[in-house]
Amino acid sequence: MRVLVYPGSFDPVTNGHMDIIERAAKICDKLIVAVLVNHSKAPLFTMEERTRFLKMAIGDRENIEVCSFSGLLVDFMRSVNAKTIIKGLRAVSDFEYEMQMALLNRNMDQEIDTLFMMTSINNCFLSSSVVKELARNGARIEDYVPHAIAPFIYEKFKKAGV
Ligand code: COD
Repeated sequence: MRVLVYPGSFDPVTNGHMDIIERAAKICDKLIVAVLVNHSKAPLFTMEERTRFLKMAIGDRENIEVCSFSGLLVDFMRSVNAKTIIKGLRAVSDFEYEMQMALLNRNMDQEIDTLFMMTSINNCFLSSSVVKELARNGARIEDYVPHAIAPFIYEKFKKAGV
């Protein structure tokens, strides 16, 4: 069985992530979307919220599973017996970080490889940070995130009072 793991912060999930999820699910038997910690970013949403938003956006899909994990990606890969990571690439700016991660993960476990899927043209400017910046300033985000989760993002900023 071909299992792909799509890891990320998903803080929050955007249409760019969803596009990678939809396309990756077509080229494997099972896609595991893994919410992990990126220690270089301070998340706005809790792990539980990020996981819940992904589940809401994906719905009931036979070959897609959403999980969360707080350790290293290679340890998560071993725990689900998966060998292939899938990542999205938007621009050259993503490349340096993603190359470092791919080489590091492979160095830690020779059996683990990373595949890259190019963003769709409509999503090449889209990131979780952009969405948060728009919502923080009261701008429309409905075109950039799954519809069901947009109200939760506005709500978070309202509660935080920022
Ligand atoms: N179009 C296409 N792809 C996109 C788009 C878009 N618009 N937006 C994001 N993506 C891709 C990103 O390039 C990335 O591949 C993925 O979607 C997730 O993006 P983010 O921003 O949600 O997540 P990141 O980059 O913060 O995730 C980093 C990880 C959490 C995967 C990483 O930090 C990690 O593996 N953490 C676990 C600890 C570990 O093992 N660290 C490495 C060794 S030190």
